Amino acid sequence: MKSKIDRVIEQYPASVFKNRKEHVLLRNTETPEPQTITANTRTIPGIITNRGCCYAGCKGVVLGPLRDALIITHGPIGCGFYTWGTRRNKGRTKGDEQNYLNYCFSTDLQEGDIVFGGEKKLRKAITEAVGIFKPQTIMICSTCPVGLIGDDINAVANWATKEYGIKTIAFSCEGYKGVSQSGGHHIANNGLIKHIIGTGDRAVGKYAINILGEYNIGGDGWEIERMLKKIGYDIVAPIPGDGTVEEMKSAHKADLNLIQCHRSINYIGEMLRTKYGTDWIKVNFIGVNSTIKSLRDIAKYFDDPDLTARTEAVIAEELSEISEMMDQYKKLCQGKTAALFVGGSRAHHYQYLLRDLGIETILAGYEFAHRDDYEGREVIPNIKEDGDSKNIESIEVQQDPKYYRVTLSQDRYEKLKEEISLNYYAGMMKDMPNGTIVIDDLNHYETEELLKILKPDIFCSGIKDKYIAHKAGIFSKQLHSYDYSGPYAGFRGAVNFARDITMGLTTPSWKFVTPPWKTEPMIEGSYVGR
Ligand code: CFM
Ligand code: HCA
Repeated sequence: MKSKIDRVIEQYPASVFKNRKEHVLLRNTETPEPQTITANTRTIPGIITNRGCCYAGCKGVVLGPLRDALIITHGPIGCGFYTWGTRRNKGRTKGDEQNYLNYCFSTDLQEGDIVFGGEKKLRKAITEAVGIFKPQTIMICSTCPVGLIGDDINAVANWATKEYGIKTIAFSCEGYKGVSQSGGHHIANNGLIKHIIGTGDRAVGKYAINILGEYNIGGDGWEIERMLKKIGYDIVAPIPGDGTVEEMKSAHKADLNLIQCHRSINYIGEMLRTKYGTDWIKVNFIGVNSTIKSLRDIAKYFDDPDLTARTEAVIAEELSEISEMMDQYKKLCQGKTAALFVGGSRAHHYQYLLRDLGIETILAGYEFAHRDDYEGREVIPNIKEDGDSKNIESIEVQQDPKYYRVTLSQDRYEKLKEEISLNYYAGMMKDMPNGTIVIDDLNHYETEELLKILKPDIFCSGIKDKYIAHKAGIFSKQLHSYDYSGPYAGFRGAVNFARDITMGLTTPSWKFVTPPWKTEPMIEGSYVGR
């Protein structure tokens, strides 16, 4: 019998079939050889992908959540507008801090600027922004036309730094660079480590950590911080969700980096390790059991009986608050199935939370993840060898003897490597059972077909494909923006998610998706007029 995957992709012309075949697999946990998948390659032109662009990954994703950076989009107004607000990265000003999250700054490039050059307009925009807002940091982000016409945003940034004495950083993240958002993450990571991290000197407390790759969508980061602070961690810098440039300057002083989203921030994690000797661990605060595991893993790193006891006390307290509610929701969700298609980490993270509710994930895929996000990798290669740093500015990372510290003995390092996967992410596939489908860069045609064949009870994805599912009568939950809800992280977040999912699954609406004329005989006639 033909596999479900073959039935979908064999409809393609031969060359497209050959290409897509490499991006899809059926999980086989019995094979001696680890399964591999092709990822982080160019989408076939003409196919309706859900991917975004390099600028979206740099400006929208990684830099956008920083509250005190005044980010100017050098480009057409649509680019700035698209990356402003829809992602629901929340921020709250503390004291007299600067906060630009409510503003969308753009040079609004017009045809005349494309013909005659846009640098003059960019200088004018900076002058205006400085006059009105007096920011401490300005970031300039390029869009496609800027690269095509050759505006030198680095020269403008240098001019602004001299002219106004304000740190101005240029990010050459033209949309067309690379194959997806992913290249933009890398460019943003490089810029932050090159220009910001390492320039501060805040005194840090005991158990000093950074939270990397948490974007505070729907308030997730706040929920994570609440738990960590309750246990007693000193959060040096949340990077970048509800974070600031000011805090990030001292990020190199933390003892440990927690990596929530590996895909978008592993570069900073690795560069901090190379340059300052800071270890990182992959955490996942989505799901009750995964939150418990993550909290225990962090405590294991510090190996302090007091901290371990506090961790267990907080876990017990939080569980007592939510267990009854989770059990109620689980009764309604148990036995359902889900298909997940999100950017580069949530398709993995949410499998844990769904499992807490008795929901099995039968298909999971990423828009723009790399092979390591699917397969894991044994040794993390030097950052400069990473696939998508080609053609992208890369910085020299050198060990700084002043900061390099080995906090762990070799024995302990080996033990932690085993127990908490220190400096290592094992990837999504190892958590997926036999017979489930893994798919990279899922497109609209495949979504429609696979939903028909697999008939999952929930399809978790983004705004671009939400309504394909709804039209097919399948409940769809956005895992990017959370459909105006959240937080979904941590213990309390799990209850919010369970409530939203249960409502979606139990609503009678899905019964009404098929219009009556498809199932009931109707009288047909024609109107001939007067
Ligand atoms: Fe990381 Fe993200 Fe994601 Fe991502 Fe994104 Fe996002 Fe996402 Mo949308 S950083 S990879 S580039 S967890 S914006 S907060 S939801 S696709 S799965
Ligand atoms: C982006 C941002 C996005 C889009 C979400 C969606 C987000 O890729 O530029 O397609 O629903 O999370 O806001 O991923």
